[in-house]
Amino acid sequence: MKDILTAPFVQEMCKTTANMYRLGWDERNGGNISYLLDENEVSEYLDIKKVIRTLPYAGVNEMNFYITPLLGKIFIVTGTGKYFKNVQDDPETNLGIVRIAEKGVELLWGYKDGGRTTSELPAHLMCHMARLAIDAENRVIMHCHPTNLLAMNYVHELDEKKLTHTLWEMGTECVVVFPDGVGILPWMLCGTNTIGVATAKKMDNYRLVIWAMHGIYGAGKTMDETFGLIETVEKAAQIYMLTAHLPRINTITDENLKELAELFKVEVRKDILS
Ligand code: 2HA
Ligand code: ZN
Repeated sequence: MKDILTAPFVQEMCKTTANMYRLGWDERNGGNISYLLDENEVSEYLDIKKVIRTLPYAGVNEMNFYITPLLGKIFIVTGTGKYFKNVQDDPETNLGIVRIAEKGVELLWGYKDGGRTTSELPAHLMCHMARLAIDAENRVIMHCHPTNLLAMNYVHELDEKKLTHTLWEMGTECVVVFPDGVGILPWMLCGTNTIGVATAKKMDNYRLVIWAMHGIYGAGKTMDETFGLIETVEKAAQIYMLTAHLPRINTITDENLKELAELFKVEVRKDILS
């Protein structure tokens, strides 16, 4: 059996959470990541028949939800109440590897101090199901609190088309990176199944979903892709926040955006460009 701490998926979780913390997106226990793993790869590091504990699917409140498509799947997930700041120094306490079962998750590794999965696990799993239905390669769901995007939430209209258009104008590569735009949920109570259902519904159409005045959810095939999506949105929001109070003299036009989409062969959400 290989040393689990050297596993690429553990390393990726450590590096990504450290990066996100340093970027200021995950203060205190803010943010959570779930990453769908390959069972054969996990078996190189763990006896996957050995269950340490079974944990309920508890968000803030407990409620059952439809989980059938994910039964038996193995994820590495950040722990509830854990700080991204601390993951790299102590992955075995701050992360867990769990298998999805009918009544809860089976802990195969981690949460060494008796901890459990993020309170947003129901939302994550619902998002995984939504994205997997569209893209069988989707593996990562990532939630965080990017500073400039949050600031933008307070001063920009929270309309999906308008906000997506503004973000596209704030950087030449934005329309290429997220041609499907950004979905938005109004402010809702987090940690509940209700917000999970609503987020997953948005994920039928978007890989990025803003939780108003809270943060963002991103979905992707790899950790890099998902991180890159959020990073690009956050950069655009930063440019917006640096310029929104100043007279706008130049902009990227809809014509420019269409040229970009054509050159990079991306399917841009049609109803946003005039
Ligand atoms: O887990 O960010 O939305 C901490 C959060 C909840
Ligand atoms: Zn949050």
